[in-house]
Amino acid sequence: MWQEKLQEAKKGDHKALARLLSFVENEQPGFEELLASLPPGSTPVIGITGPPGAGKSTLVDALISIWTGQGKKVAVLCVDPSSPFHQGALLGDRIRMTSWYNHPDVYIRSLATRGSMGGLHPKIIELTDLLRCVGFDQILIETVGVGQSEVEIAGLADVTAVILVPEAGDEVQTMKSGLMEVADLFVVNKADRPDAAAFVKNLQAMLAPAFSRKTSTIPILQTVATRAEGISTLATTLETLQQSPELRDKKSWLLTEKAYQLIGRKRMSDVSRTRLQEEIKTAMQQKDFNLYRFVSSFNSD
Ligand SMILES: Nc1nc2c(ncn2[C@@H]2O[C@H](COP(=O)(O)OP(=O)(O)O)[C@@H](O)[C@H]2O)c(=O)[nH]1
Ligand SMILES: [Mg+2]
Repeated sequence: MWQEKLQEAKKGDHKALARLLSFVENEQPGFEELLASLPPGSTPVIGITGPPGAGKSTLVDALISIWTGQGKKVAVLCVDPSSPFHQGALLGDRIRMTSWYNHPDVYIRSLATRGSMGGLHPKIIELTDLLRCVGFDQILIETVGVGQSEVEIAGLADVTAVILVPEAGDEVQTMKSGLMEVADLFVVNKADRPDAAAFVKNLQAMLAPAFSRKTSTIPILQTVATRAEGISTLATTLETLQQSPELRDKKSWLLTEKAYQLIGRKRMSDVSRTRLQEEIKTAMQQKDFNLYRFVSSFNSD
């Protein structure tokens, strides 16, 4: 029964957690009941997105090191088919990453398939919400930022870090508007490259007239993930962003995005995001707010 597995997962049993995630992923009988029973999850979610090869997995690896070193429990969802978390990656990378697989405070789940619509994994919202409720201190989601998925990840994560590398000049230009919308933080990784300083300057100039929903400036950090340089600053910056008042404002927007996607899957008719957000703002005042119950009652309107 999922009830028992949930209790075991909350006690840190990773096998039970894996079974539960598969239970939801495969839509086994009772999965909707499980989702509707979840309390408002307390663990914040960090989205790590950016082009392939930018160093996302290496950064995730370094962040796991920092947080487990502080005695924290960390979960990672990886939706990057090219990632070292997956088969087919360079052997060295794979060995480095898999060293976490047996760590009692680290849970890593790779989601191999992408959504049929070209977006993220079809059950990513549900899997993330489940992870939020089983006692982790941090949840990281690694995705390849290509078009649509950045926007999706922004709707999923409380804080989104966009990872760039100095040579990404043209990529930044084309991804510009989407990136500015979703990024709470930019990380220029591979700062050991000689053109890093110039790249950061360009990025700063580009972000200066930011027409985003954010009022404060978006931090830009530099890291050398392979040497773990800049990682403690990255970790503390992420923690600071998790505490920021802007995040609280973002919460109803975030829930609206998630509800919109969940509702969209169930029926094809147009739903007004504005009306949805108004209703969510009211509903989320309730202490036992649950997105899945909200969505099913919204459907029956
Ligand atoms: N020079 C340099 N190489 C890096 C750095 N970070 C990652 N790499 C390398 O870049 C490659 C891609 O890294 P990976 O973490 O797999 O990127 P992902 O595709 O974004 O997850 C690997 O060979 C890493 O060793 C860095 O800061 N400097
Ligand atoms: Mg990767």
